[in-house]
Amino acid sequence: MRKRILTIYLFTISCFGLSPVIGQTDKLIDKDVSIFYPAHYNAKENQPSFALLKEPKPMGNVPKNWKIKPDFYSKDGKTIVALPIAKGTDLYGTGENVGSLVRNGKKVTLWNTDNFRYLADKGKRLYQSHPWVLGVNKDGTAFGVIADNTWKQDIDLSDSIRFISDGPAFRVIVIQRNSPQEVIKELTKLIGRMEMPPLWSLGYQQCRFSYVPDTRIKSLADTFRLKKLPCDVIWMDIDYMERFKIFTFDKKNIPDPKGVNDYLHAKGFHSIWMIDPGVKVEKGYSVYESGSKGDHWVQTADHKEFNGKVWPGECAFPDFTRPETRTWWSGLYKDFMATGIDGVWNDMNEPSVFDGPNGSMPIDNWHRGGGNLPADVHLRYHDVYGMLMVKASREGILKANPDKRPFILSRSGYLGSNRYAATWTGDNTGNTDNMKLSIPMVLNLGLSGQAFSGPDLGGFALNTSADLFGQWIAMGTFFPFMRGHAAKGENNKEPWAFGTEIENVSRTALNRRYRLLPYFYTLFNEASKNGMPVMRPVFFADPKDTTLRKEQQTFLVGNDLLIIPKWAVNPIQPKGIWRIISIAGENSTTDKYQADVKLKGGAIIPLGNIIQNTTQFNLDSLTLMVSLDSNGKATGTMYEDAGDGFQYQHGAYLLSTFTAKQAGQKVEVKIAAKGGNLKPTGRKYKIIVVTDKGTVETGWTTDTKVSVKLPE
Ligand code: MIG
Repeated sequence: MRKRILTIYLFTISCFGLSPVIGQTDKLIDKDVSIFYPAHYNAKENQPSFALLKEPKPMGNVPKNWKIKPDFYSKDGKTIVALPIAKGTDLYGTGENVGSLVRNGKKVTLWNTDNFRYLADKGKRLYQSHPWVLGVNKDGTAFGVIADNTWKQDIDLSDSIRFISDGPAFRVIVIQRNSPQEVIKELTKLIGRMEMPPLWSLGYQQCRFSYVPDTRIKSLADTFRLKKLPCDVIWMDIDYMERFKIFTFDKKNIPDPKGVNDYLHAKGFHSIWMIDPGVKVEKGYSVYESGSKGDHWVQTADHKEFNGKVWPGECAFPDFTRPETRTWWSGLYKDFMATGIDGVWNDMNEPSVFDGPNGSMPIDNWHRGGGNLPADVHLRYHDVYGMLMVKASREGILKANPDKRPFILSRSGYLGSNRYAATWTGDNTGNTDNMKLSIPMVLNLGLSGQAFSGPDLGGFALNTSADLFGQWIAMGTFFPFMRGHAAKGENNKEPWAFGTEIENVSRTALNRRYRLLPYFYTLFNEASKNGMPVMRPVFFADPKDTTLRKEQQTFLVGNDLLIIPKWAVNPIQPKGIWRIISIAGENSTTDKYQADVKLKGGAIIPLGNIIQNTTQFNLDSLTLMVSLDSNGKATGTMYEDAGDGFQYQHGAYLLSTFTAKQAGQKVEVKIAAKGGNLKPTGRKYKIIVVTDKGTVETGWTTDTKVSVKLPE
């Protein structure tokens, strides 16, 4: 009888989405994935889910031997979910964090905060919220927990996993799998994956607060080309606007925005321009006027237009919970993008409000919602404000340029915002500590479903020394998102700003990235298909090897490359064969800056040519670097497509496989097409076999079966 009632509850939830459930229930919703409901769960207070792509459907009962079970209770006016953890369990995830890769013992607050230099609350609340914990058991099996609510909450990992929310009772989803990789695949199946980004967004990007006037932007671009420092994107920060009014251009600094974009395009650059959420309250300013006319602003508790100070002065803030407001916001991008803008940077979207409580809006501000989204207080919608903003931005950009892949960088985010935007780790500092910190930060974002991220390379705040910049770019060249940035008033941080030595260090580092683009692109394709991060923790090499669990000075790119920055002291290395390779003529073993890059035994990676930007990208001549395993075998894959547009969704791509097998002193390498309709014509290959005694290299050949003779 009881079971039957539960089934009815769940049926009701899944059909109508909004019925309260009395009494704790649980159901299986996918293979090894269960959902647990607390007593007094009121769907209206938490649904629709922002994290989940779709409302889960019950498909059976939770198996009797299910291990990770939540306890629901409330205390001191807070709603709490606790999950015990077994000894020897290592915890990860929780999104963007300051501190160690392993999260055991840590507490974070999920309350998106404009946290300059990570100083407020010792960095325990940052720009993003990921109510998600990944657990890796002692034996290498793993689990993950999603706290499916958007209310202000803490994650407390001091002795167990606890989500402590200021909101009403909420449900949790638990994934149990054989490996952390399998958990991440399931997580991203539930929350969604990023779409294929445009190839140009994988190149090096140069930013500063701010490059103005237009002549400075142009000479910046010229310098990259003159010095043969590969670069794909120039970024325009807020000073391009007229008195910080979004969707305007300052007449003095940028008299001809289209001219700037045309100039950049002619030199093989793409351009990204900033748009903040705050709209200046000003009579006659078209964005404020049309926003007011459409009644698009977030309201105060007594339902008046809320105003707060940001860069332009007094501002109103779009209420992105309203479908009409998102449509209006999307529409603003049409004329903006028509000036030839390629990508958009949505900043300050926590939202940051200079004169508001804790640097944001009052928690009792009012969001009106609409569609299936209930009206509710800011306390509920704060952490998804930025996510809703970039969702609307993405729709607008896609509408303006329907044949191009949108690129958006968002500072704030919530579990699942990887569906709409890439991210960076906000306003870090130009010191060694922050450089090192960026590794665990980006790794945990990847372990929380956000594969496309990186820090401000070189450090945003404070002056950066030549040596630090050299170390940072040598390491940062292997991060998924690679952008140099600098705050207003700090020293110049372009690759040439520190003298010839560091300029040369930068060139080599950039050449390494550009040669690796076919490999990176393949990894981004993987992330778009199964959610695996591009940059991976070293313990992914062997989740059963508990000695690797804390390693955070070094990292993996994909499964096959191990990156060891020069400053790493006694890093723990995965067992097995890992051979140092030279990618762009460097010898990292004697170099002061270039990170050691080790290729896994058993792997084959594709390398392109040194180019100055991705408009020159081609695979007419492809180098395959082979590192055999102890059985004399190796394999690899490569994904390619047009690099932009959506034809790849209709078969216009090519997936190639590479295999190598040693027989006596010979290594036979085969290249085969595995999927997709593209067919390369006359592609030339060069094989490099990396052995313990050095490398063996073939000449160029169009044969797809190549035999390489190893030295005696
Ligand atoms: O209040 O647009 O994190 O990257 O350069 C600062 C100026 C506003 C914060 C961003 C930073 C950007 C800066 N912005």
